[in-house]
Amino acid sequence: MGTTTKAAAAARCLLAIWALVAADLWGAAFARAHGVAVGREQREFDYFALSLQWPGTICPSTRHCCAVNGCCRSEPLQTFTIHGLWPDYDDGTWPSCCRHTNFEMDKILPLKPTLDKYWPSLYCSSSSTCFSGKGPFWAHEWEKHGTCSSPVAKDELEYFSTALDLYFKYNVMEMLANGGIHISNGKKYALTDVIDAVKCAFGALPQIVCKKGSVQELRLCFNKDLKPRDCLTTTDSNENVSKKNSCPRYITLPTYDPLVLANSTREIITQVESEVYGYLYTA
Ligand code: U2P
Repeated sequence: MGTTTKAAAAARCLLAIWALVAADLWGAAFARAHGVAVGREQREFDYFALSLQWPGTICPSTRHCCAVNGCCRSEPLQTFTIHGLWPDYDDGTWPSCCRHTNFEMDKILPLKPTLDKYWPSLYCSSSSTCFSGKGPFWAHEWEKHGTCSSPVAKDELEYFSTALDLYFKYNVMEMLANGGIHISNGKKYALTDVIDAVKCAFGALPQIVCKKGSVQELRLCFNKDLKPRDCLTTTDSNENVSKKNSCPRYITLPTYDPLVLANSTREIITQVESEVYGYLYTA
């Protein structure tokens, strides 16, 4: 091999090593920032987090309405809805996209009316999925989290049924009411009172995620036998909730007006009118 070829080969080698190191560093940083267990075998999860979202905090950001968005219902959602059932690790990271099993709506057809009601997407855009590209919110949750839920939930039907069963068995709205937290728009509640109300009824510590002082998510955690257990505190968890999404000492659980009025933009009204009632104008 001539000197030039040797030098070129050495440069290529250095470049390859640099790329590997950079990819490794980036992977580790990504894992720390996003909590995803990357770059190693995804072992069996340690516990489940049932993540519930508070539409009153999320829905006012809706700019365009569409049929799949739960925020766009004429009756505003005044309860926690399901975000997902997440298999998690005790170190604050979680496995994701574990088995190449595409979401198939047909497998959960009997659950569809209940999912529509209690597990709606709160956005219009379709969600990115691990295996099928893009799809409904349920496809995202199944492919990202459901495929990692074995051996507790081994298939799609079991995954969604388990999540719904837990949601109905542990009714957070009832827990809050029984603990004296009666939800009223604009009212401030001590974070400790909300946590205590849930802890007292559920028997374990929830995790609460906020957005600008309003509850965005409330998570209940379960051992693999589906018995309640403490969630990690937001500071324990690797998740970057600590700063931006941590809750202040006093928090709100806002309600929202029907979106067409709440955003009071002609754009939304016109869009909804033309999408939903378009036929009236063409008759
Ligand atoms: O918190 C931001 C996003 O990170 C994902 N997440 C968070 C905590 C956890 O235990 N597991 C987990 O997956 C969620 O991503 P999503 O399911 O929405 O894609 C959460 O929204």
